[in-house]
Amino acid sequence: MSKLIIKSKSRHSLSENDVTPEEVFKDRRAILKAMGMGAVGAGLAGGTAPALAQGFFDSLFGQDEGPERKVRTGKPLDFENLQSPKPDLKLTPEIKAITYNNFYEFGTQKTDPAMNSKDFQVKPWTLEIGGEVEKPTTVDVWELINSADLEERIYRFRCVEAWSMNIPWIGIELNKLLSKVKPTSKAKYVAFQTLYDPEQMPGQKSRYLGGGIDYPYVEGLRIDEAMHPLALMVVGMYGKTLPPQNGAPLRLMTPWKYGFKSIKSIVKIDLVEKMPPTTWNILAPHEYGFYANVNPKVDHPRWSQASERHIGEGAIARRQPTLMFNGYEEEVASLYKGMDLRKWY
Ligand SMILES: Nc1nc2c(c(=O)[nH]1)N[C@H]1C(S)=C(S)[C@@H](COP(=O)(O)O)O[C@H]1N2
Ligand SMILES: [Mo]
Repeated sequence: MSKLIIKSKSRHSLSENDVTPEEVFKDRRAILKAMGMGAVGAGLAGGTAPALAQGFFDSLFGQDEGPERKVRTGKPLDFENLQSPKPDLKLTPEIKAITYNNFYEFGTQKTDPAMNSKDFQVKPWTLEIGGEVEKPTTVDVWELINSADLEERIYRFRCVEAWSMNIPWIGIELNKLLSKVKPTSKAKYVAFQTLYDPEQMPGQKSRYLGGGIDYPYVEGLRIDEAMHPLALMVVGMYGKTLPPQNGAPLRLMTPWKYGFKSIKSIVKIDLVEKMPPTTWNILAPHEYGFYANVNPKVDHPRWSQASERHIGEGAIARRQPTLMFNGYEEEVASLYKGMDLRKWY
């Protein structure tokens, strides 16, 4: 596991203004440069890539100067004790990871979350942990972020829609959080819930905007999956706190599973005896299962899962083969011994 950890830190602090709106990209040229699209004629016919990028950002930020031209990023988290070697994953540029999102509470288009979550309030934020536990707790999430020993890990990230990124997440292992509340012997699964706040989340107010999901968004893991050291409670990315569009202030990351398992903006964690309902499984049970482990050999009913569009530095996403368990087979395969690999959907 250690090869996956690139940095860890001891202490850091955050100011009052964590995750306040920040005008990060004031100028179109800077945006294009950040996207790796600044240079015209990078082997592509007639500047196609910059033109495409320009259209993309026009739709995201609007063409005028002013408050429209903003995308929220987090505030720096300090890292000390840089120690372990970096894995050889090339990072997806931050601008892509914070502007190409799935967060249906803020709309179903990839650019909707960054646009519609600009005023999302993430302070204060409390997380309730209860159910089959000896010590139910209410966690002040910002206190947790300020006091926990945070680690940075570069993980592959694979959406069930067959695109992928490489992201440097910051967080703490979920098992550390769970062991504090002392799960009882009845705790066989872990259920997660996203904030329900239609006033702040337009997709929860309108079935049309929210893609027909019955909110709040819910997810779940088997207890041994939740206790696995790769399962991370994420509080930051790219060295900063999470921007709203990526699930501020707290989201899950299970890198061997499809992206929809990585539930965002979590307010509640329940340890339960029975397999809990999960949002995409409720919506389309024949397409999305509870386990949702990345598996290139089991196609989605409507498309192949054998390969993915990798969203990296280039202007055009490249196809690459999808790996079993998204490349974490060595680490997690033992969790699924004796299970039928064909029946994971
Ligand atoms: N609450 C909530 N969590 C969610 C989603 C969502 O719509 N609502 N989308 C999921 C899906 S399908 C993916 S691929 C990832 C996307 O995370 P990212 O935007 O940080 O890349 O978030 C997951 N978590
Ligand atoms: Mo996804």
